[in-house]
Amino acid sequence: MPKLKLTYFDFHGGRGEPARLALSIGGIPFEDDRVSPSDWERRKPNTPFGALPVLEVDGQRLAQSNAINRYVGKLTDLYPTDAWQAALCDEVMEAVEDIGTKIAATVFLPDEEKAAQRKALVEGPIPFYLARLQQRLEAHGVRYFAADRLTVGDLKVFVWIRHLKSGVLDHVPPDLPDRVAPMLVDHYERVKNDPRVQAYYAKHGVTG
Ligand SMILES: N[C@@H](CCC(=O)N[C@@H](CS)C(=O)NCC(=O)O)C(=O)O
Repeated sequence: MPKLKLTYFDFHGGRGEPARLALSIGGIPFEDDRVSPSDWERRKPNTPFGALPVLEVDGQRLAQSNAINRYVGKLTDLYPTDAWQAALCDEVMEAVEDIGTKIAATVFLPDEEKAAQRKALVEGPIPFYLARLQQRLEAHGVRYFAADRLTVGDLKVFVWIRHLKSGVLDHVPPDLPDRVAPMLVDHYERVKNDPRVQAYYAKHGVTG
């Protein structure tokens, strides 16, 4: 097994979280390098695209969260081996990137502008992606998004729904997923209650 170091920001979510979860579920040791905001400016120029996550594999660096997810998914058997099922897994990971990027663009806006843009997201793109992800889940297995088993695609959707439901996003009602996409919330509960996922959060002292 290669020597792995996963660098991401120091919180339980975001683009680095699916790979952390996958490596933990797969029982693959890795250095969990968590960057504090105060250290980021110094470290940013030394990343391939000026952003995180970055995975170091035997000293070589890999950027782009979904490339990392696919790679660790293959190491941990959390990525489908069948080409079509793998494509379905990719599809949902890219969809979460699309909506995640729209939401991330509002994070550092001044209050009034943020409220207006978040309101527009809540009235359009967020319910749209929730509903369409639910449709894809329904079409491809109901329990999981691909291959009828847990994959990195499920972990990426889980992390997004967890973020929405946490209530940390100002102006985004935390019950939006429950109202718009109850099957997606069932899927979120399924992943959350997976003993391997529970063990990960218990290890990090995260409850709820
Ligand atoms: N397409 C990239 C986007 C990476 C990205 O924007 N990461 C954010 C954190 S989730 C970041 O590093 N932000 C800090 C910055 O851009 O300075 C990926 O999927 O990894």
